[in-house]
Amino acid sequence: MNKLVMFDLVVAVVCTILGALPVSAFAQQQQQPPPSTAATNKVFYLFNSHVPDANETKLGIPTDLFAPSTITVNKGDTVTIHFFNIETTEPHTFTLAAPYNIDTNVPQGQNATIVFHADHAGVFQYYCKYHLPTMIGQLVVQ
Ligand SMILES: [Cu+2]
Repeated sequence: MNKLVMFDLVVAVVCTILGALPVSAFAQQQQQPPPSTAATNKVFYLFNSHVPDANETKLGIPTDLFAPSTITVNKGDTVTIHFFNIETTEPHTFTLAAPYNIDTNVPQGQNATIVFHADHAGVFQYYCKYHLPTMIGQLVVQ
């Protein structure tokens, strides 16, 4: 048996073995664990922001915003929001109506820590009482 025939035989044996393996042997290596939906502590840093270069007087509406404007958690999570008012001239609130009933006023240059249990699923609007209709965000409890 020459070397070329020997090589062909080895290749044929290896291919036969690989072909006999179940597809799941390869698929298993690529499976990712599902995303966890177990209740956890979720921490967010929230800031007041504003539309740059916008003239509030000319527009007739506030240009204040929340950053981020969406907070997403899972039902059952304990949510901690560190809300920073980085402005030097006016207060802002973090207000979340029923069923959460949160209304935290934060004077200029200060911050507040808001902690609650996300025990109601759905989409809830949070807002600043002083800067509607623009300073709003969404709490998504999935
Ligand atoms: Cu505000």
